[in-house]
Amino acid sequence: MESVLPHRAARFLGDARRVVIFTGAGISAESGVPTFRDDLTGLWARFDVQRLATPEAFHADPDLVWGWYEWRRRRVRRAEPNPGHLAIATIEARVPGSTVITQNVDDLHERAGTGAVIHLHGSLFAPRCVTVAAHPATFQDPQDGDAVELHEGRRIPPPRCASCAALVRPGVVWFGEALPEAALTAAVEAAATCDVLLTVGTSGVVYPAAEIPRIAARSGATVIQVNPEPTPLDQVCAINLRGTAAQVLPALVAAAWEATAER
Ligand code: BJW
Repeated sequence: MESVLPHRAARFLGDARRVVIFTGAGISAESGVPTFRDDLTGLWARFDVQRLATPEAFHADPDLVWGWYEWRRRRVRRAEPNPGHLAIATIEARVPGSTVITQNVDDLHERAGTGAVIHLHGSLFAPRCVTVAAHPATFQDPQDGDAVELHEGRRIPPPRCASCAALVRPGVVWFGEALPEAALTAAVEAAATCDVLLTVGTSGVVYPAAEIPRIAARSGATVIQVNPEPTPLDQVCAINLRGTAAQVLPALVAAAWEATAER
């Protein structure tokens, strides 16, 4: 197993024609966006998932749930992409056959310059009608200058759908809900046909998303993981780079194209 120096990983990356980059909350941690399952800082260490991030929670207390997601939207709006996001945008630009797949509901890949991002778990910025998903949702993105300071427990009534007056809900995928079909199909296809899959900052425990690196490994791709901690994906990865995304990815990208230029 490789721990710090990414030379072998760099050679695989530099030689690859089709690269998939699969990300989780850890890629945004160094931008100040909390992960879910990290012991002290993760969202689930501080908040009750059952009260905030399930369809039942929204049904029981829509103002609490909407207020929590407004708070999270505001935090993401204030965050900036970190060197890890920028390195991924560089890979996307250098390898025409690359695909970025994220479980994240933030927009930091897009703001780092990645063109097309497959969002498996939806987006904080695409709320929708709770009754008819196709109804256009009226939604005001919270801006930094808003007079009212949001805090994590603030109740805010969700807006109403302009077409049918039902509540508007966060456009994210909660436990027990199906992932967006087109996104999942595109992600599976990309994983099954890539040469290299880079899995970054995910605990690899939430399905079906956690199948993506496993599909790539079964299909013969070299799977490389970037994570400071061990995960259940260690066993499917040919190379485990123990470090943070913002430390490891820029070094990996620099080494990948140095390595190919030398040959
Ligand atoms: C760093 C770092 C740094 C830190 N640099 N790294 C098969 C088996 C068992 C269960 C299931 C199964 N199939 C389905 C299920 C049920 C369930 C599930 O998976 N449960 C398991 C948890 C037990 N799955 C579902 O319910 C899914 N739906 C479904 O299956 O539907 C079926 C269906 C079909 C047809 C009709 C109807 C239904 C839906 C899953 C939705 C997940 N939603 C969430 C919330 C999104 C909204 C929101 O943000 O509020 O998605 S949960 C949360 O987990 C979020 C994430 O995208 C997801 C994954 O988390 P992630 O990204 O891996 O974060 P962490 O915190 O877990 O890990 C962070 C990692 O980063 C750590 O490893 C750190 O070490 C690392 N790190 N700093 C690099 N600087």
